[in-house]
Amino acid sequence: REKNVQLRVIGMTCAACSNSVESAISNLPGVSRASVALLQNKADVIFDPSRIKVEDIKVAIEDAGFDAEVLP
Ligand code: 9UX
Repeated sequence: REKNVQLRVIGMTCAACSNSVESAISNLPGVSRASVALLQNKADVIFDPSRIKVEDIKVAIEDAGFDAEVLP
């Protein structure tokens, strides 16, 4: 069963930033869809919790060079 999570992404300043975060998340095993909104500083991710943890999504955003926090 897939779940949805939203994260605040801090530090994106141009469309290339949001595109790179979006592809970093999209390429994670267990993520079926990711969209990143530059102006809202938000990532919306659909994932399979049996394959990947929310924390791993957060870490992938940080590895791409941005800060991230999981939204409630
Ligand atoms: Mo745009 Mo983002 O030139 O790190 S790619 S600022």
